[in-house]
Amino acid sequence: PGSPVFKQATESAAFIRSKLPRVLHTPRVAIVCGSGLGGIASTINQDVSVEIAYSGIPNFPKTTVQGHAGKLVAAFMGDSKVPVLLLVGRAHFYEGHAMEMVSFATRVCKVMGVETMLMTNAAGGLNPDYRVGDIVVLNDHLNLAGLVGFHPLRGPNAEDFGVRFPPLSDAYDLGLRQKAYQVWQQIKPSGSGRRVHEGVYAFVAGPTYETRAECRLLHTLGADVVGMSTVPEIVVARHCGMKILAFSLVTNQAVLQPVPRGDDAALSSMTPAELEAYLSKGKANHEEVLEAGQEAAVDMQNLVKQIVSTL
Ligand code: 6GU
Repeated sequence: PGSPVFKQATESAAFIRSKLPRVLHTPRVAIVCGSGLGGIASTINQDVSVEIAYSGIPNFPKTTVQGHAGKLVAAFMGDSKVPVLLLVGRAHFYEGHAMEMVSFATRVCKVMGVETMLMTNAAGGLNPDYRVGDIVVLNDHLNLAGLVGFHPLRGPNAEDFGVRFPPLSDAYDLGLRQKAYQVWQQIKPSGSGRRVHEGVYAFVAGPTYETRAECRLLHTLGADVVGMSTVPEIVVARHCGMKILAFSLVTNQAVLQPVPRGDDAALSSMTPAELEAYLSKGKANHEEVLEAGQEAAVDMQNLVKQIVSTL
């Protein structure tokens, strides 16, 4: 018995378990490492750890983007006795995967016994208060792709995972968010300008970064950050009853100012080089996103490590 996706997830989980020592068979927490945030893998206890490439796991989607190595690491977190699964790299919708495949690894985690998912991602800041390098604890989302029909739970309901019409009004666990703040107060490096906010994540399909008009649209709709991941996994994790804590690292500021106008006299007197420099301000690019990830990675790593150690 069981839905097709339950059978597939069970097969993947059995393969993963076959590579792990008994003590790591039932991870309590799964941590999804976003773009440039794979350094979280260095916070695990290296004594007992096993790495498995996604490419070798049956039914796993093939991931392609730079900065996403695509491996699973099973270990104990830091010095704690908490067995964890790290998912370093994830499948994105913009790569061409079906929504159900984007969130497949989440279901494998559920089958293995994971109770709490800790998600990280790189995101663009829409809230004008946010600066590059700030950390945002997500407390809600706009599933824009889902609202128009690209939804990971579309199709026959996998009853073995959850109900047909799951609620999402409390998707982001309050207790875990409170814990995130408490831990940050304890570990935040003195003199660092890094701030921790709480905000709403807008999920867009990508792969283009947003136009200025789209940034204003999303901000008007109530979003604080925007990105191309995480929400499908969160929806599927809530469907099957796992707890969620999700962090965005602000890697660039979305541009809310309107595009320069063709009839602006001040611009018409600029040289082509001056114009190019003027227009490149605030233009999002993948390199910038990965760089900001590296600088803030250490704080984020410590935050994740300390939170997980107390679970
Ligand atoms: Cl500005 N937009 C989107 N959609 N994803 C991002 C981003 C922006 N910055 C990092 N990831």
